[in-house]
Amino acid sequence: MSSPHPLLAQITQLVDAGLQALTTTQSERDLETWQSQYTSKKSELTALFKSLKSLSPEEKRAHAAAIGQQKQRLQTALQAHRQSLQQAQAASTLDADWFDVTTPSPVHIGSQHPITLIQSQVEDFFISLGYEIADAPEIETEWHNFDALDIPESHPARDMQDTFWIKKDSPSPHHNFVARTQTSNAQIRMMVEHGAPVRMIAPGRVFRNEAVDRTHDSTFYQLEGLVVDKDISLAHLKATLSQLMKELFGDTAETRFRPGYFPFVEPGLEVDMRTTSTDEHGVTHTSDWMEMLGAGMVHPNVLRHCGIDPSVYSGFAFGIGLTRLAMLRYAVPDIRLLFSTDTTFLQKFSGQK
Ligand code: FA5
Repeated sequence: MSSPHPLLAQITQLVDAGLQALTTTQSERDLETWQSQYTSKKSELTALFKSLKSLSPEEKRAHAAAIGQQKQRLQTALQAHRQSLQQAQAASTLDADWFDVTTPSPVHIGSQHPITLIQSQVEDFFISLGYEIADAPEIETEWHNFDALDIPESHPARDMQDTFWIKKDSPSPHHNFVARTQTSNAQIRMMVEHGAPVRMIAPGRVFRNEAVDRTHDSTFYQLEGLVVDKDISLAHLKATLSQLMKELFGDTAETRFRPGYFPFVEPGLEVDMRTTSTDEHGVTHTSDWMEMLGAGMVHPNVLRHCGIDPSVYSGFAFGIGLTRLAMLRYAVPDIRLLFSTDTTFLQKFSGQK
């Protein structure tokens, strides 16, 4: 057996040092540094391996196995060390990411908004009576919001609902636009598009350029109702509204009907409501009367505007202040709370139906 060539002895010594250094590497970055020192093209070890070229063919043959062995020692050790580093890394990530899925969540999961709650109750009531739910645009023509409802330009009733105008410079009410002041535009669209008979409700947002206080907002929700058929009378209207309120409030609310003026109904009426509740000390509290809705028998002119013959058909319509209904139903003292970002207020409705 030939004695180790001095070059090979040098290589073996360097590989030993490399393997020793490998045991101290702790991360992929340490490994990169290590590789640049021991296995990169510029490393001393690579230079030594290259210098083996100067050996004679006999010497090369004689030391081939030993040279291969030294290279293999490095490769095998690097592979094994890298694998154990990766395993340690994976184990520590798992440790850090572990959490107990059975821990109760401290996060509040949200609740339905009181207006959504009241809207779905009112919708359920009318669906059970065979009404359909309709929709109408929030940006509406002047004609659908005013003229078709028998509120011509010069009519003082336009001042009853301070209007946000979107476009007001055309001589034609079909080409001027408003942010709708009432959901009554839905009545008009329904009658124009589908004729009679009709039985519908249309909930939605309306806008008025008016001062905000405890019971008035500049954006609020209404819910329109319309029934047109043969022989519809005021008795149908009163019975429908009374039944709705009974359904929503049971015996805890009183309803007061009084005459009201709207150009698009005749006769017209307004409905006020108040609630009574008993607190934990047995003391009874009665709320103030709050105006809740406008209603009446659809004016023959409105039927005509929409292509329906008033000598054959009659109808009733109502516009409920849905935002106010939510206030009364959930004892909300100020309308502004309903659109505030006060999550403590909203959390009270968690789990409510
Ligand atoms: C109307 O808007 C009519 N379109 C209602 C109607 C429909 C009458 C069909 C006849 C037939 P009024 O402006 O009164 O009417 O509004 C109706 C309801 O909306 C009011 O009774 C009230 O409950 C609510 N409301 C009115 N103004 C505000 C406001 N600024 N903030 C919150 N709720 C309001």
